Amino acid sequence: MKKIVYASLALLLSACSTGNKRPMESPKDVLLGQLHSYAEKGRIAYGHQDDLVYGHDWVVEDWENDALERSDVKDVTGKYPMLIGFDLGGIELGNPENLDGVPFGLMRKAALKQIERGGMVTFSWHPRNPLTGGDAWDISSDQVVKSVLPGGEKAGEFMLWLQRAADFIESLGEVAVIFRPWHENLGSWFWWGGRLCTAQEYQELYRHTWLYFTKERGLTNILWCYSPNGPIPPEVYMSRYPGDEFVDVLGTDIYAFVGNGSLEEAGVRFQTQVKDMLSALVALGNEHKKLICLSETGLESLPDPKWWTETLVPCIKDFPITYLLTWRNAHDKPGHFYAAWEGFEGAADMKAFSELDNIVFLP
Ligand code: BMA
Repeated sequence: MKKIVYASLALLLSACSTGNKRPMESPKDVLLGQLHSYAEKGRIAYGHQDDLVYGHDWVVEDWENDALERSDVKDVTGKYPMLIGFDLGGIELGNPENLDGVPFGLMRKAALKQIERGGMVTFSWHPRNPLTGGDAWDISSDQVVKSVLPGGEKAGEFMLWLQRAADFIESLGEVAVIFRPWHENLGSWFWWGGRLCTAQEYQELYRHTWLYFTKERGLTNILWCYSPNGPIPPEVYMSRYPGDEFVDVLGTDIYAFVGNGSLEEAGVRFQTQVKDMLSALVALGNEHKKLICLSETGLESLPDPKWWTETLVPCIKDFPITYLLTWRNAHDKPGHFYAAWEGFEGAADMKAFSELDNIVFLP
């Protein structure tokens, strides 16, 4: 009798342990799985910077009591963007608002609302210049990156900056987000840009950030996106790559610029640049086993009424990019918008874009 009891107990225990064999998926695994499934099915998630917190001619004021239901993208397409980008610039100083006037409390609430609705969130960071006291675009010194690395004169202060950024991400709780620090690093318009530091200094800056967040703070639910400005040849793209261990997604920022030429020329130029860069990213993504994305894009003011369906879609549709993100609709900078808004004459084309089978919005 005893023997039988022990035998059934053993059976029961082994059944339980078989049932538990698959470890619980972490939020990061779930987000990675979601992004991989888009790439595999040829689907592209649509993202918009600062959606939910303001739009072309409105801004959330009483954020603690606001249900965060308004969105320019939703006003036009009937759906929220699948991804929302926010910028941490200003968090490093302990400011209550970011560099574009978004209270960090509102940013946290909007990020969590987006995730609760089933969407995704990505963070960029335009921190001030720690050496000169200027902004992220202050390129008056090429000693800034060096100064924040271990041993540098600003290293201690910079740890506090990293700590504040990490505190914010940690304050979101057990959720996974995409983080894209030190972006557009091959141009020379940010203090961490191409001519402002050596490749080794840049890589140390990125790894130092990664190590602090991941190892020291245990923030393991972050997908790290490396996002140089494009278009650039693949060997230049990789010349400051921090290494496979530190990166989950290979991105690139490419905008359409009209300048003094015609809209048509701008469209053709943009398409060529995007196709060339994405072809290179496909090869790099395969080689390094990374997802790829168009981490920032857009045409400011959308002067081309068919930009979405006739310029953007043809140059991205054949590439397995998991998402694209168009930049913000500034409420306080007339003409600085990248998504359509209610009443905008070109809105119909963005709506048509949102109805395409392979473009993913949040229903
Ligand atoms: C830039 C512009 C600026 C903004 C910055 C950070 O591209 O939109 O107005 O301050 O991004 O969001």
